[in-house]
Amino acid sequence: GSEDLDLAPPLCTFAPLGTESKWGDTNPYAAKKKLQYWFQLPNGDWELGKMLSTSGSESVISLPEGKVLKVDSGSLLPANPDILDGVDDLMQLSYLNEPSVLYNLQFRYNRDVIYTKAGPVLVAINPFKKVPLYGNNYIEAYKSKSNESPHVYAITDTAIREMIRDEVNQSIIISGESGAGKTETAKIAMQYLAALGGGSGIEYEILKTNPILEAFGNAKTSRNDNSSRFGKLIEIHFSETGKISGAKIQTFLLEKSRVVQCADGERSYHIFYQLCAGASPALREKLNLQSLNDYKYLRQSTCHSISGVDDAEQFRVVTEALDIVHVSKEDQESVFAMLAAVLWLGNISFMVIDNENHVEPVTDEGLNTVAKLIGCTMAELKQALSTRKMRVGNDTIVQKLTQPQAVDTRDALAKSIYSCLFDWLVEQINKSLAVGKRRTGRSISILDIYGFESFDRNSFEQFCINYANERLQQHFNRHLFKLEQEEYIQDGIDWAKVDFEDNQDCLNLFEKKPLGLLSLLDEESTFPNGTDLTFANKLKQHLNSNSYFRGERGKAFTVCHYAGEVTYDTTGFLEKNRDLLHLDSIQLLSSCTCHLPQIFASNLLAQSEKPVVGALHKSGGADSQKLSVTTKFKGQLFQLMHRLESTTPHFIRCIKPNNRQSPGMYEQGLVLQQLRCCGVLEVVRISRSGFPTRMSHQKFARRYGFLLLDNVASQDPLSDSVAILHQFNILPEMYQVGYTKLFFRTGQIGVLEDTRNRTLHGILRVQSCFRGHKA
Ligand code: AOV
Ligand code: MG
Repeated sequence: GSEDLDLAPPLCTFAPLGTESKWGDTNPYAAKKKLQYWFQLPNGDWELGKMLSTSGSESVISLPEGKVLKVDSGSLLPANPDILDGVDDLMQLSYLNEPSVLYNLQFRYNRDVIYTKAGPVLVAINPFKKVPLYGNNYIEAYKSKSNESPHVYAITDTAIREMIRDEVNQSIIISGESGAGKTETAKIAMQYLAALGGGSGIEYEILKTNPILEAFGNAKTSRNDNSSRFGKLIEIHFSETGKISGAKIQTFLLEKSRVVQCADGERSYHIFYQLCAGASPALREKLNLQSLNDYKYLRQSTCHSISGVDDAEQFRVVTEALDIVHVSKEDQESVFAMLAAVLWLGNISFMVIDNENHVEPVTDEGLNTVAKLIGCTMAELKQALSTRKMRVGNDTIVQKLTQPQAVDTRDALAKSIYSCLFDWLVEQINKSLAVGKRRTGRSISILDIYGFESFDRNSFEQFCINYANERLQQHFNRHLFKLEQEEYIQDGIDWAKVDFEDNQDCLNLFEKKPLGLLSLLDEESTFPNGTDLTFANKLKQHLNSNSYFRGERGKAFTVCHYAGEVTYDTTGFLEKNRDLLHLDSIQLLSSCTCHLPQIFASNLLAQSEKPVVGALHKSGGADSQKLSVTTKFKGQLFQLMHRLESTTPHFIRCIKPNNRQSPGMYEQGLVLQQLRCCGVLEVVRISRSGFPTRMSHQKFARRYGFLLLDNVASQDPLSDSVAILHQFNILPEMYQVGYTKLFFRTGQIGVLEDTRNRTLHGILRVQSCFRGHKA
């Protein structure tokens, strides 16, 4: 019947996937007709409605269940012609409105096609289940280009090719909110690189860094059972022959606070649970390991296990991986001893020893075990946890600590040991992966940081994480904008520069000196009498006129991030920004007989010799003097952006289709919010103001040439194309003729396509009339 023609033959570049059979016969949308519009239901979801009539500003539409509604015409958005169902690239849509994008992504997602291009960006929707898209057969298919549908493999393949072709370093930049699939995506990219660049064996080591870093740097949060609590850039180096020659990992700001406190329902770092579940009896004995519930740090949350995860088995995986990256058995045991020491530190309790509320650690199993594990005497440990040396003039006096001070000192030591351990491990891994002497200097970097976070309560960690995402977003905007314009220029079309809204103003709110969030935080952190409240008040005093800032009641403030508003509670900001570790604690570590604490101490001392947060001197403390956490983080981010600037970027945006981490649930509102937040709609918007539909002269002439009235197809596709454009009165500002392609503004191809379909129907009807007549 005539319906067949609705699914256009695969003539044009924007036909969905070559043939209509790709989606099978179960396509529930196959009956979708032309002249359909998106209508927004009260719950925010969009539904396809058929336009029955329209008069003035009112239209009558019919919804699928036979409901007929009178609606404001302005609230309707045009739906795309059927041939555009499930297109590979959102750029191919004639109507780039939000419901059309949502529909297209859902159409694919329902068929386990989780990858879609949004112009130069790969959109990946988390399937929350195994999808049959990976492994050697797929890798081979992408390598040989026999499969070119959007995929992480395809992006990675492009990166390799461009690295070789252009002799420019490449980067694969993965973003998206917490739980959206960034870390999995990064691993999939690494898998492809290892398969294509493997041979020396180093690729195997590189892949094994993942279970290690995830064990030590990932944890279960309310958003993601395997949430990265650190940022990571892995730079994979290639030799002249295109083989992997080594790699280097850089990490960013690990969330230390999780070691000593975590919200109910969440967990501390995986490795603690893995160690407790998987240690051999001999190791257990040596470290005096108890069960999870015996450790205060772990007991704070009732959640101790993750469904589908076997911590004991993971422990085996991690130790095996440590073997592979050449961490000796002896060093591994030291690592586990440090972990046990951290757990036991949390169990150390204090008792009041005088009438000024000074305290001292209770001499118990906890104190004893920690001393043994780090290699000091109980007396030394006791002293470090209950006193603090102060310099007054030329004298040093010893100040006794109160209960809260002692608890802070203990927790600071635990956090410090853990983060030093993390850094040390990364250093060991880097030694093992070190790029050999034969280096070409060409590399592909993969960036996987923590995604935007907005919890019910947002603290310093979210502040830093979201600031990092803000920086990354700027990089994203700049590059996509640039790339977009480059293609126009390359094809020689007139191109008036398109302005786009970037997030520079929000970044300025953070970075401006002296009146930005970071400067004010640093300033307040240096004041001995500064508190979280004085900090919050100072923000309100100086920033209230900034439209990206809003003071809230009490100690809170709101930032209008690129990805939405987040309200931060300043409780703990100053302390976390100062991140003080008393010199007493560093001295304790340096006097320990175990070698890891000694290394930690010297690293901590090296850090503290750097320029200081300023007035910390004036407070008279003998604390380690060092950069504030945010200043250091900002420096790292600047350096990172600088490094990425010298690479050709490839962007992947991960999307979380539901908040339950469950398969088969596509929540339109949630997806839409992320598309907006994480900038996919921004790219789409930039594209819409440009010429998003492109078709080569040949293809265009082939597809629409028969519509020419005087039907004199010349041999020249360019003149045919121009003739078609004139005949259909496509306004000159709606298209551009490039050297090789025609560029159209949004919606233009839709008009042509409708005419084409109508004409084909007409022809068919005429034909069948004739047939009927003859019969
Ligand atoms: P994230 O890195 O983006 O969050 P993950 O990469 O950890 O998110 O993904 C979360 C979970 O989603 C994984 O543990 C998998 O169960 C599932 N998942 C993601 N991608 C895939 C895929 N391609 N195939 C199958 N399952 C997948 V965070 O680190 O929280 O911002 O800080
Ligand atoms: Mg992650």
